[in-house]
Amino acid sequence: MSQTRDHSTPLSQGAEDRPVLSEQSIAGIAGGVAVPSYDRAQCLTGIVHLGPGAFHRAHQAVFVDDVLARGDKRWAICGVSLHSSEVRDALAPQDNLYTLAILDDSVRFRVIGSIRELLLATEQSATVIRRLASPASKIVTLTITEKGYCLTPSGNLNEDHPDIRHDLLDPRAPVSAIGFLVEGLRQRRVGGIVSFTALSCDNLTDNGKRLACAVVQYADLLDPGLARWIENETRFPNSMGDSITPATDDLLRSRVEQASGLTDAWPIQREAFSQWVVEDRFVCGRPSWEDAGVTMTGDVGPFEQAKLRLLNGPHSTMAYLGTLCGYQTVAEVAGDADFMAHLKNMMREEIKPGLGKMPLNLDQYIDSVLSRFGNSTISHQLSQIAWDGSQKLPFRILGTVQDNLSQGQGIERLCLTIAAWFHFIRWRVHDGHEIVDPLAPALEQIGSLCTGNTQTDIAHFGELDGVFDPALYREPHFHSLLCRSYEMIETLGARGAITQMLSEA
Ligand code: CS2
Repeated sequence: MSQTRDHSTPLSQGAEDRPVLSEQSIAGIAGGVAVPSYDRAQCLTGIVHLGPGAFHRAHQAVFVDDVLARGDKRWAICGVSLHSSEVRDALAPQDNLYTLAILDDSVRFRVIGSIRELLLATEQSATVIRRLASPASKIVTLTITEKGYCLTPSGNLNEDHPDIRHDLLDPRAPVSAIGFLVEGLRQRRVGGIVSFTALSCDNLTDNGKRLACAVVQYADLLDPGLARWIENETRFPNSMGDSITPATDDLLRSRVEQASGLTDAWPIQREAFSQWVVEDRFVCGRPSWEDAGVTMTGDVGPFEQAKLRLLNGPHSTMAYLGTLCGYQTVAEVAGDADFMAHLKNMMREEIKPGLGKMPLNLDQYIDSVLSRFGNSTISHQLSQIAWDGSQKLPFRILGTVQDNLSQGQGIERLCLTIAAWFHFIRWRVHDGHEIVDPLAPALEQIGSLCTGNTQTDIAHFGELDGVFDPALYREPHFHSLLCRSYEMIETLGARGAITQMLSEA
């Protein structure tokens, strides 16, 4: 079963004698911490959010908090965790309030009030479906990560996915996000209630289109009439969200306690930069997000591609190559001038050309991303970024490789990132560390077969189901550069491979 898990952990115990953050205790919060200026009790639940992990609480929930503060009370959030009770249990004693720390040159703190209710789908499935079917719920947002969409690499519903198999047999008591959406929509149709808008906020190319595909194909297997109704009545806008959100750690907890004087079981931290670009296609209303700084647009595509390829791609390079170099955080990598020169070369010479003509200044975008990586107030663990590589690399790196091959552009540095992922997996398996990835069993098997022989190791990774397009893997230029990169790391080490690439630049 796929897991939608927030990989940071809540605090199990309230610290010392400090009061716990809540509606009541907030009156005594220390002066420097901003608190909701609106009456939460007056707010209606207009948004159901699937996957209320750290990113949602640092990003969309904050834009919604701004909307509520501006006086439109229709848009409070009901958050639904699909598998883990951690968020619900941590925030219940706090009336679902939590503190956001915004880490820049200085640190700012703000209590977020937009989440009105938190549910756990495995225990409160009937309530979740009631919320999805309620006429007050006009938008369903999702951050369920790449794997939560239950799609095959070609973008179709994976009918063999265990959660989908379960839901097809028992559609009234679903476990997958797709199953919940469709059951909620079915009940709306039966009750004559207008459809909701389903807004994916995950890091996928064409996230709305992919969500629509999963939902409609699943519905089609249950009831083609329902599938046609969904196609006609529901909207699935694309969106791109961006704000670096490191997992909660002890430093954050003590920072928050010092600043607020209250105990918070699960504060959240992020950089000051926060961007949300949303395709303006909603079926029954939306908040005035533009007044809260959201870019509402007709085409999210360029923003999404620039972000996935120029921010998340280099992030994954840092995660794999940086870990092999012995670094633990993004800021440590950012302090290595050679590494950063390599990254910049990759961004400018291999990623930028594949993006073609864009309505953004890509050189400025690259510089701003590099300076965000250098934010030394943030301790962003490379291990957090390294999770789920099999799901992330296709969107972050492999699309660029495909485009560059067809346009005759360079792919040397991109291949070094892929080879670093292979070495990372091999090293983790050999050292007995956990692999956090939906394909973990297959990756563990491959890692244990790798011996350092380039040809056979590369062949093992090529057998991985659903990551590499077989035609790409066989493409001679790609294959030979991948072998070369793999061998370079094997013989020179990751740091030596970077020096070698820089000397060839
Ligand atoms: C990161 C992203 O963990 C990861 O894989 O690359 O979470 C990244 O920090 C966000 O997309 C930034 O908006």
